[in-house]
Amino acid sequence: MRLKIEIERAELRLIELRLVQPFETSFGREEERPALIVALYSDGAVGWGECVASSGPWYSYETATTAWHVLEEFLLPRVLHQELDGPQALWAQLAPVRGHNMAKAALEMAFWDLWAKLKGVSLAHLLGGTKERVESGVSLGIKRTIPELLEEIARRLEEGYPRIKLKIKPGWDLKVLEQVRAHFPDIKLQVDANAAYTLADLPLLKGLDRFGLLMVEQPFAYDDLVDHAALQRELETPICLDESIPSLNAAKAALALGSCRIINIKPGRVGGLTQAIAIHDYCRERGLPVWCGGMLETGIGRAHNVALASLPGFSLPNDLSASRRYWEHDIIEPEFELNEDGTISVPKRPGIGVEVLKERLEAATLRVRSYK
Ligand code: OSB
Ligand code: MG
Repeated sequence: MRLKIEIERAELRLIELRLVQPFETSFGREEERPALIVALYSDGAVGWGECVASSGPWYSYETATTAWHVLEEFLLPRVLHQELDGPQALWAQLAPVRGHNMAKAALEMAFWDLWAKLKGVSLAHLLGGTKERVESGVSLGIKRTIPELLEEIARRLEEGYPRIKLKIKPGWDLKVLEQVRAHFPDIKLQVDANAAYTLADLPLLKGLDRFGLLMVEQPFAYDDLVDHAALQRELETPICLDESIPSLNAAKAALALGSCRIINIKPGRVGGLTQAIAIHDYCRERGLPVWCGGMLETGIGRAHNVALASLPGFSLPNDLSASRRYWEHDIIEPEFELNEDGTISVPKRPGIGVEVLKERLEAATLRVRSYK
């Protein structure tokens, strides 16, 4: 018999956690991370989701506040007390709302967790995962000085991270890479510009080719595909798109135009796991490698990302680091740790496979509301 779920109650909870170290990108510096946590209750089980929207509209137009508004006014009313026979049915309910992928994803991912728990299987298994461990990588923010960055790279390699990603922006690019390659000639290295350049920077960007990078992530605007295609024609280094791929349709357009050779999939950016899998499948059929990006998630979002990254098309190192790289104390147990072989283990227990620590959640809460 097919399982049907009725969401009996939902809870929205805005929390704030302090990062163990500030994280600086081309669009700013973050010391605290808000996270809007969604809990869905049904039949004695609870499913957890995390909204990755930041406090301001920099990476995306969404913020934690717009996500709360859209969830409360438009998304939750479409799914509470509905008989839903799976995540695809939930997605169909959410689809009429345009955009607001981060708000949708938080709800959709909570539903996947709930669904997996009621079925008694791990989320990774339910998604079609094939790996027990996923390849880790670490994303390093912009520092005040190059020696400070070199010191952190050395420390992360020492900890066992097999791949380093560096944030770049105009003024923090080629001269930084010269130094990094002088000290670490053979490491797996890639860069992420978070849309800080334009086609006028073509001569500079061509200079990236001499550093043997795995990829350059999102050099141009969040809504551009055409200029990325022009750049990819001029570069040997593969372009990876992040911000420019909010949907399967965007992925189709990027492949058709030749805007990238790699896609970074973040479930929060694309509206959840159903869309993430659709993009994964589309890319896999066409031989385009994908990997799982991160948004400085708590253990809840990370558990979802780790489950997703266990799918076979995730063939490059992921922005999935250990809990302690982000937080002094994560809000889940057991925390995510880096294995000796540079991987993160995929939880095996039902659903996201980690336990949410209620006291930690309470301690970090700014605002909470229940919906029946
Ligand atoms: O562009 O990949 C990005 C963090 C916040 C917003 C955007 C990005 C990032 C990261 C961090 O690079 C990756 C991680 O969570 O480890
Ligand atoms: Mg990125």
